[in-house]
Amino acid sequence: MRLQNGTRFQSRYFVENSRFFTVFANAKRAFALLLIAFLAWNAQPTEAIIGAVENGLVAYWSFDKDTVKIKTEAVDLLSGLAAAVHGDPELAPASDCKVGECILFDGSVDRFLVEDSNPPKIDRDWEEITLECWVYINALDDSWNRIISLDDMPTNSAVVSLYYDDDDNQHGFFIRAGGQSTVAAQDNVLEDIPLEEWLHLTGTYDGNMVHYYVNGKLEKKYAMKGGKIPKGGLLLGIGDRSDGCDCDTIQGYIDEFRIYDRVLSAAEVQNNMEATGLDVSPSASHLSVTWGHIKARRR
Ligand SMILES: [Ca+2]
Ligand SMILES: [Ca+2]
Ligand SMILES: [Ca+2]
Repeated sequence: MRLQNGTRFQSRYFVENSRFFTVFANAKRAFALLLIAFLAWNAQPTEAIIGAVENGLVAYWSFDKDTVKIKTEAVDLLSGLAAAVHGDPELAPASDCKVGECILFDGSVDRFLVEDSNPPKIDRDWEEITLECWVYINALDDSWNRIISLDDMPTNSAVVSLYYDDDDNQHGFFIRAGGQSTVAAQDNVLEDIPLEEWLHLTGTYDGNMVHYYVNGKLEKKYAMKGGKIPKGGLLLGIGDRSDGCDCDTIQGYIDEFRIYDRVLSAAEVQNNMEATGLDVSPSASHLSVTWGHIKARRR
């Protein structure tokens, strides 16, 4: 009896024990899965992924290396609209740029001219418009310089330009439309554009009002009741006037140029200052990033 009891006790002890270990093993497995999930979650890039506003976005040149053939063209991320290379600009390494790679202009001839599409994205009526980019100016040259210029040169009756003017010590968002123009001496920021630092510039125009932001801060707001920018000979220049006079070329870097067919709000300008690319579906991107990290850890 004692022996039987002892055996029964032992076997019951064993059964309880193995049950305990099964529960323990399951808990361990569950914990390990939780740990993997936690690590995968945590391993995502912390600054990921603020996308640029897409509502109204017409074109977006990141100037990242996979979008640039530096002897011939840079294409926009949305639809592959080509900006043709003139002169000998350089594709600058990411270490010199704001987001990925960017373009260095030497002030002599260097510019891009956007080739329009069919139907046109550039030579069209613009009821509203926003130009936005990062720029880093290396040196001034005693004249007008156009960082970005949508214009109908040489007619010169329609102009939308982020620009600076060393001669008159100012920078701003210049508009000419409906026979009216920005009054530079009162509407611009009346000091030279800062040198050797990255500046986030945004100009908006809705046919009545102009807003000019520097590093997300509204620097100028003024009335310009010229109405829409009408289609007819409109071309888009990056780094000079569209007709490439070689008189308004810049010496410096341009990165992350976006053009919208509506006015961005102050909050949207702030968002875009933080953006490092295009927005993508949050759930899809989250899932792929997560699985990417899990797969990487299993290798
Ligand atoms: Ca870039
Ligand atoms: Ca050059
Ligand atoms: Ca000056």
